[in-house]
Amino acid sequence: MKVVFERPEALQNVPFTYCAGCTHGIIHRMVAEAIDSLGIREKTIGVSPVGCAVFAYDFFNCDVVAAAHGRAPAVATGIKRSHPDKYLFTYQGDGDLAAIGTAEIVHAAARGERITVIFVNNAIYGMTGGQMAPTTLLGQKTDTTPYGRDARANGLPIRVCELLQSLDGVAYIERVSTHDPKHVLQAQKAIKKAFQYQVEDKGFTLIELLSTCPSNWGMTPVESLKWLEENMLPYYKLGVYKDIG
Ligand SMILES: Cc1ncc(C[n+]2csc(CCOP(=O)(O)OP(=O)(O)O)c2C)c(N)n1
Ligand code: SF4
Repeated sequence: MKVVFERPEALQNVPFTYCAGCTHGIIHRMVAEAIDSLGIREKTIGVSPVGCAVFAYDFFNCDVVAAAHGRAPAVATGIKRSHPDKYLFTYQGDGDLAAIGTAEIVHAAARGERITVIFVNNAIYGMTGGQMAPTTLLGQKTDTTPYGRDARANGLPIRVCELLQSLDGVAYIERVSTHDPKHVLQAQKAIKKAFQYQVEDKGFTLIELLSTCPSNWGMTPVESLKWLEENMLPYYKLGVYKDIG
């Protein structure tokens, strides 16, 4: 029988521990497929965050190092510089990357570190129970903004791709989404391209993936996909923010 769908070699044969309908699982699969398709699994090292993806080392079938909250780009920098023949990726949520880790990501990008950042933006702190993140939308209700995020009281959401695109060390930045199969296919291509640029030693690469958190958004998985499409896409415009080609 012809096999049309199977587990990527770069994923362990274990069930994910993510909530039902959470798109972290889809993103793991896309990263693993990119690694497999480039044949770099034996030379790839991941850096896991603090957040729901903290157990990424249980899911990826490659070496994975755990970093303190927000510090994945610094850890990846150290490993890449001491092992320049390896391919480094960080896997970070929006709390990890855009709150406590803001300085880390800005300076890693400015230095043009040869790493690939997988940035999962679900507009909330997932693991800790649904507090406001820097990416939480105006009006969005969270545990710490029960009446909706207010610009005056809580500030405005940060657009990470737009923030980093001006830095000269950046080779490639794209924002993609996970809310339907068409966008998942586009996301898959972007992730592969980011790793490809690292193989070609072009510079810093980052893919932002708009993602869901049904548990903390208080929605079903299907409602979450729709909410992402209707509320996140207008503010977080998809597209390539920088590509040195
Ligand atoms: C230094 C430090 N500060 C705070 C925390 C608590 N903490 C754990 S995960 C997290 C936020 C997770 O949100 P995000 O990065 O968006 O990832 P998600 O869980 O949504 O995937 C926070 C604040 C911590 N573990 N370490
Ligand atoms: S809390 Fe949210 S981000 Fe975390 S696994 Fe559950 S749905 Fe996913």
